[in-house]
Amino acid sequence: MSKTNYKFCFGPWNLSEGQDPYGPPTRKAQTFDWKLEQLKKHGFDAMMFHDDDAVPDIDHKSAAQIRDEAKALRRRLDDLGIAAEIVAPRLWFSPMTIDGAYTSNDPKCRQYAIERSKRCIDVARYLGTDLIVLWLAREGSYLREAKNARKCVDYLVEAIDAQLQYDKKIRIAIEPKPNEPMDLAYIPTIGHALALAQLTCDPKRVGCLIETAHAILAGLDPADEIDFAMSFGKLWSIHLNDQNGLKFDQDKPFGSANLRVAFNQVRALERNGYGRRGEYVAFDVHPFRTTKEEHWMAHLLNSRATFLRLVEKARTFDEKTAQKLIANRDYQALDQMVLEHLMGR
Ligand code: XUL
Ligand code: MN
Repeated sequence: MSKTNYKFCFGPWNLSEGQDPYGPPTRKAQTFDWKLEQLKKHGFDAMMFHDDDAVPDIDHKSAAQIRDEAKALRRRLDDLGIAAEIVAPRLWFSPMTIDGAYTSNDPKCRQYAIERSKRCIDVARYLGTDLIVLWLAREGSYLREAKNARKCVDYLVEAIDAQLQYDKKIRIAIEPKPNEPMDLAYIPTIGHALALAQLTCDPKRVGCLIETAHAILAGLDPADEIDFAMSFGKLWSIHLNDQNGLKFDQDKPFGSANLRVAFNQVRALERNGYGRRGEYVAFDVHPFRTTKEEHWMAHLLNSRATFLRLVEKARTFDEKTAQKLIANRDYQALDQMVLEHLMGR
């Protein structure tokens, strides 16, 4: 099999300013133009967008304004030779989504979420991508008695169906996350996402996006999530990053917390041919709060460098010897062989 030439991307939110729930920003906000310039300068191939990254204040703009702004952005991207990988509706900021978006108990709020998602699809069309990402941020509950989870599954299907019917060409990639901001999310894993896809009116247009940190937060190995999703041909994007155990969503540089878990994700991507149908490798990473402005791109560049080193490690792994050890059930030796390989021998 020929080797994949991976294409890389990130989103404007990945050049964040260091604020956390306990303290203000530690770096001055940069403009969108500056972020796009950095992306180009450092050789990334595409940018991922929330709908309002592309068209700020989208809720207060007319369809014509949305069209004009999105088309103007598309021209700038084209000039730079940068693609738009995905567009995702930001369904967690508005006063209409305080109690959830698609699964709010209030029918007016559910309607808002569907309408907003249609605007997001418009933006995607103008930017030239057919891929919509749904991170179901507030679809869950803080206390279980507040919502009816059975009904919420119907609401999710209704919302996804409305989008699939609104545009017959789009594909939807669900990005599961088990918690944060909610205590418990309705769609916590890739298994849930792909099962939900089967209930929709066009299952083949509903797939998923795996984020390393989210899988770890669900207590799962992201490499197994990759193999599972790719068995269904449904891994349409990936957010590589890292996470130190069951804590807040850390979005650390790829490989930062556990190089071996990162290695196994790369092996899974390689063995399934991820990237051969045009899929991008995205890094959903944030700079540490301590990062100085002059080091603002380091977490992205380091993630890409680590990824490429691990591709080499995956390609030079001594598969023959590994298979012999497996046949002999000598997993002790296999374990050490992996460690030696990662350490450089
Ligand atoms: C949240 C997260 C989001 C999505 C895009 O944890 O990962 O940035 O990737 O909406
Ligand atoms: Mn993500």
